[in-house]
Amino acid sequence: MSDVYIALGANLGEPAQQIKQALLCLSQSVHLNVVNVSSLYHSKPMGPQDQPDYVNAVCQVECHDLTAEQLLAFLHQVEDEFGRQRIRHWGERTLDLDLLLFDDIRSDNEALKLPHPGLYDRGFVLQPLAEFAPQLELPNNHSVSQQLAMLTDEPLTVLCSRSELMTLLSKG
Ligand code: PH2
Ligand code: MG
Ligand code: MG
Repeated sequence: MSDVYIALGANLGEPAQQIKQALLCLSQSVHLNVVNVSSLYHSKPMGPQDQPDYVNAVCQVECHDLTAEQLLAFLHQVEDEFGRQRIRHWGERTLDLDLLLFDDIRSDNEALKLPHPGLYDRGFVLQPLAEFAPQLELPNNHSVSQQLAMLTDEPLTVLCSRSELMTLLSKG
């Protein structure tokens, strides 16, 4: 069993709905068990500013019988099912699923980068993660809460609570 953290983001269509549906989709995979989920957060776009605001969240999953590469392929498949178009770098999307951490694996090839290169400096990743894993030690030896404290970003506002999402998943 592997301990995995995934970031979810969306800013086209109905972002909050897509993130909820994607969480359900992950929880329904025989290979995955969603053990923790953050609240849904509202965040200003990083990158091009002429795009809608994002909804972001992070979840922790237990992953069985999949390599990191296989899990990444599955995440891309789910993104495609949600009609994801890749229009421009850091641009708008219906669903983005980013593999943040997969056990202690480090990888730096084109197809798979672990830890995710944006893990350390994105408030919309660290704030949701800090909600349920503040003490988690990151590969740079800082805890999530220490890493979050280094950012100067404004705190994000919650759109949908963690408990509401956990209930949704338990019924899923
Ligand atoms: N994702 C991007 C580009 N910019 N901005 C926010 N706030 N949240 C995101 O998830 C995000 C972004 C491309 O993956
Ligand atoms: Mg992303
Ligand atoms: Mg991505």
